[in-house]
Amino acid sequence: MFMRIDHIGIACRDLEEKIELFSRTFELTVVAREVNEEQGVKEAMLHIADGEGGGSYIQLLEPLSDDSPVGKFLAKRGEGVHHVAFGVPDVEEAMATIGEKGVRLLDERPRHGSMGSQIAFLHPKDVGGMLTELVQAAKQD
Ligand code: CMX
Ligand code: CO
Repeated sequence: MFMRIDHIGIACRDLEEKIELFSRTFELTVVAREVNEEQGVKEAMLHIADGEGGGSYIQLLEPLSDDSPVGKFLAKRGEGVHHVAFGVPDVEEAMATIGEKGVRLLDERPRHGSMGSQIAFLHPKDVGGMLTELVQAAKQD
């Protein structure tokens, strides 16, 4: 069902500072920057590699407010790994297959993710404490 790891999401207090840190340390390049009001984040995608079905990235996330998911995470746990995102060919199909196994879906239907993707989250308590995102990458021409 999973094709690949699409990205690792990292919660940051200062996006610009962490872009500088990750770019310098791992020699990665920012390929997209977005404000996603629906998810309550300002974010940057740093490209790692390309593969079958799409690329893989580090996603740096700064909350837009303290009561957003990433804002609450920072207050509780501090900066660090926030979620792991798996690339799937069809996000609705993956949601249905995983939902049937009793894992709680945090989204009833896919939402807009980075770079034109469609995404949905799974409850961390049902996935061994790991907040999990399913990503269907935008179609490439
Ligand atoms: N990873 C692991 N566990 C997490 C977590 C995370 N990122 N966020 C919350 N939890 C745990 C908490 O530690 C808490 O556990 P305890 O009850 O043992 O303390 C439990 O889940 C509930 O957490 P909470 O702080 O009370 O927060 P909420 O229940 O209000 O929300 C969650 C938690 C996961 C449902 C919410 O953060 C959510 O809907 N996340 C999905 C959307 C999202 O994170 N968007 C931002 C990223 C956008 C992107 O990738 O593009
Ligand atoms: Co993500």
